[in-house]
Amino acid sequence: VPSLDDLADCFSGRLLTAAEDMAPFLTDWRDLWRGSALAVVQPDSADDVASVVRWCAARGIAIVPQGGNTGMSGGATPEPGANAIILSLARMNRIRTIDGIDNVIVVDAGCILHTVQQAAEDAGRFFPLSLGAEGSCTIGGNLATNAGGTGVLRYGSARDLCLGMEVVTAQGLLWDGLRRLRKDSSGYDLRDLFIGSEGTLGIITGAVMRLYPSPAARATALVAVPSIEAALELFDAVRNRLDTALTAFEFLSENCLSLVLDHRPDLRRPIQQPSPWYLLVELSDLQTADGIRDVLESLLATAFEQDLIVDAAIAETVAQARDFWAIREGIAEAQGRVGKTIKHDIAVPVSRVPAFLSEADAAIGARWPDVRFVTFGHLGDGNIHYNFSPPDGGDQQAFLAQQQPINQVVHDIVVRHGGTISAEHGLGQLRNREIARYKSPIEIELMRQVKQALDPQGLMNPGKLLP
Ligand code: FAD
Ligand code: 2HG
Ligand code: ZN
Repeated sequence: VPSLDDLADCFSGRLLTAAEDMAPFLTDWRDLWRGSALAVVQPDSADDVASVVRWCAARGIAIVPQGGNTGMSGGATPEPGANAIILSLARMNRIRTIDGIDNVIVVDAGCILHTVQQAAEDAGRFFPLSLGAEGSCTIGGNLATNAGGTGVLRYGSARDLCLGMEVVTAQGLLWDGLRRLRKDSSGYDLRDLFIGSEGTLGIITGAVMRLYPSPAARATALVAVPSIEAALELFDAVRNRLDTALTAFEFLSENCLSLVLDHRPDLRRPIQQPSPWYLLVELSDLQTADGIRDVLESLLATAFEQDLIVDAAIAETVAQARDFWAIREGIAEAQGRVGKTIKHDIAVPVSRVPAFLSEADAAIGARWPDVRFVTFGHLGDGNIHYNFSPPDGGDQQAFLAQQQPINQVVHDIVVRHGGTISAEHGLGQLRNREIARYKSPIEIELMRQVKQALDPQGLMNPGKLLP
């Protein structure tokens, strides 16, 4: 075991080694993985990160970067028995600059997403990345997983929002790639390589993120639809008419709605008559505070006449819109409360969503008639969280033992429809082995060569992402 003394001298008060101090860093939000580490180091600056990485590289110690530890795929949890340290970015939480003309915000990687949204708002701008974990997840984690969330339809994922990046390489060198350019054809895009790399290529220490104008008004509705086919017909009509004014098109099943309401007595059922599916539709207007609600109302009236929807509740107040969003964003937590979960974070082309759902529902229902379907997601992006919970009172371990065969049945269908087995959560240690089944040997080999080139010692977050 290497001596941590010289590291402890440099990081006095910022190096945790006691079991009780390290415990929260050694497991994950889903409570699915447990790992071990020699220490947790909490640097304050990119230079600090570089010295930790050099210290580890010289001793052959692996590094597991961690932001808010809200990831869904176990990427931030070290492997059991690992000869590794956890490098927590949490103290690196400065907003560095905001520039109106360049329309960017430059931040430390450990900045909490909500802090970045707030800083943009204080400057009269809008930072559109938005997800349920925004109160704890960090920009570094968002970029490392190429996070999506509920604004992707209009504004794109973390990758689309990032213009530049600062990275500490696996050799402990600081690369300043904090460019603010909209255009750059000067060679391989290293920034793009680090986005979605889940800590396996280097440590993201800072980023330049795009800003947008703040919408003057939003109109939000919870809509009951008879079928997914009808939902997609509505999606096509609304997007074709309103284009970028359509800022969210989320969906959830009746199972999801009742699950959330069971756990959130503060929330009310917005539509009394139960329906198989609900949509959360949001329109935004940049110009005026008036009008957008009328547009939504007339669109929904037409959809009702065409039998595309059966009922709708349009939010009358900002508080009511917030409650609709709380239902949608509350599913992950509510599902966690009823036991272990088997999750999928799949995406298929939007047009294939109905076919995927009917094939997968039939295949799972036939083999596992007792599992509870918890299906929801970012319908406008074709990204479905095709999740399962154990039957009421069912054995948790027996349920979890079915994870691998269930994943395979679902993912085989996904890939047959031209989809991906991870749209926004990353592979981590949950899907890194499985990916070998779905990517071609050439793609896996190219990924391995990238890893070998950037991290020849294999010390950056080992056991994650690659098979
Ligand atoms: P962590 O969990 O700490 O780390 C995630 C991965 O990134 C790990 O592999 C880690 O090693 C790596 N990493 C972290 N920081 C760095 C860094 N600075 N440099 C290099 N690598 C790093 N995701 C979505 O995309 N859309 C959603 O709608 C969404 N909703 C969620 C809702 C809830 C309630 C929860 C708990 C999670 C949700 N997520 C969602 C999962 C999502 O991946 C994370 O919330 C977020 O993007 C991860 O950020 P983090 O700082 O917590 O990263
Ligand atoms: C969401 O969209 C998150 O709410 C979490 O990505 C998904 O719990 C999940 O599987
Ligand atoms: Zn999601």
